[in-house]
Amino acid sequence: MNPAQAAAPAGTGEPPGPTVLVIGLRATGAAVVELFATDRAALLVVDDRIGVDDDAELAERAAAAQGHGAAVHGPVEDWTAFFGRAAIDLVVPSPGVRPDHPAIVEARSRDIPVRSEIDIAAERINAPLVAITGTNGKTTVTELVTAMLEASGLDVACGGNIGTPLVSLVPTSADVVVAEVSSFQLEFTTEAFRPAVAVLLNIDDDHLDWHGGRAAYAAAKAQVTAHQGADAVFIYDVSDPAVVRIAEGSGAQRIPFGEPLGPVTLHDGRSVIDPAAMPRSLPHDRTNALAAAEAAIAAGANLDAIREVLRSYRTLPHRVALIADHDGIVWIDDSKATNPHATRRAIDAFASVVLCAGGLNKGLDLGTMINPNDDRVRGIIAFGAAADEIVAAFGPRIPVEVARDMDDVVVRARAMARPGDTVLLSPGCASFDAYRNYSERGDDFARAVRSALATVEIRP
Ligand code: UMA
Repeated sequence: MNPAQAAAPAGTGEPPGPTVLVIGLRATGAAVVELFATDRAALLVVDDRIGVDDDAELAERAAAAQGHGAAVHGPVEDWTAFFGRAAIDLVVPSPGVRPDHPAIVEARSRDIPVRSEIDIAAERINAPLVAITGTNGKTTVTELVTAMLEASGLDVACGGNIGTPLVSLVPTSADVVVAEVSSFQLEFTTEAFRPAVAVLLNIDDDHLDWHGGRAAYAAAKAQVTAHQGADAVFIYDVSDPAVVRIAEGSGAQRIPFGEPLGPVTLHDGRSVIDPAAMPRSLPHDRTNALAAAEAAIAAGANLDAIREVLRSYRTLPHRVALIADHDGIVWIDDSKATNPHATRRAIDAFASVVLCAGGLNKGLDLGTMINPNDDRVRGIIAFGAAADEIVAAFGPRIPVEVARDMDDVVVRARAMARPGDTVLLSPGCASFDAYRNYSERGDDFARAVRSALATVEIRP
């Protein structure tokens, strides 16, 4: 039997829905299967890890997809034959699936539409959509915008890269949908993706291995505004040249934010933030706050609610989060910094830093973690798969030691740090060489710090 017919309705007399190939079966793939199952689509699902790993979660998701009538496959050897057997109408790749995946290449050679989950969701979301992207800060801004709109009395649904796949919000009764969108998700969007409000925070090198280069990464980010019309709003950082270039091509009403306009004022001159009133106001906190305020206003929030949210703003776990302040040395967990740009921004916030960096390099230039003329980094503790690259990038200009694990990172950082220093875990790399995700890495750092400091304190 043609597997594409697996979900065709039996005996309904109605024509079958489209045949949809879903690639990847984690959060995104499972949500896409659920959505299309209600459309009576014939569903094919491929996950390249099925049958390769002994993965209970994947097995569970495969069983659930089969319960929705999907034909579920492990790795496919011959994609030409696979497409030849099934008359596939649409391919929906999960964000982890790269544009050079053979299924994508095959679909494109056959002119079969390849659309990301957010593109499918945008078409069906029956409420104004606020889409937020950028190399860094997008999760924070998404959370802030959501809080500002809620504080203004609106019913808000929030999803996307932040966690809940956007298609899971379809249909929604919310007044407004706020979505964090990643470059992976934007890569495969079409004219269906036309957010009422789009925000582009910044562009710096990240995920270049996935996209195949800097230009392709920027082009993916540009998709956030590419199909917006004059009735939509595009909010962008006027101090970032790569962002400004994209703004110049936007058909939406453009609203700039950023330092040249003043660190605490909206584009129309109104002030939203009293910097002193923000509990811990780092330069990028202010930029994120301004971007969020502009987006929230464009989506219907009121200024009092926005100010209230900013007053009670707290840094989130693993984002320049304070772990300990001991003997004049401050320990900070910024495990969320998985690219060099994020690390550079974190360093900017401190006067004298012992940097703990490393992990799995995503094909980026780790030398950009520290500005060439920045003498605030007194030393580096390098760890993980990228340790040697970090040594090569900074030694001997900056003293670099290589640690074998997180406890060793902390022991070495402690020996290197002097009163007045900040020990900053801001890895500039992904965590997957040693952890499941950046949260686990940050938690491990906090554990190691607490255990090292406790050991010292109990000594007579
Ligand atoms: N897979 C294949 N073939 C491939 C690649 C992946 O079969 O070539 C399969 C894997 O075997 C795996 C599945 O696809 O089983 C994984 O899919 P996925 O990595 O897209 O993961 P999801 O669970 O669907 O999560 C995705 C986002 N993941 C990524 O972008 C890597 C989540 O963002 C997001 O929260 C979720 O969709 C809902 O929208 C995470 C992330 O790391 C937090 N995002 C990046 C970031 O923030 O830097 C962009």
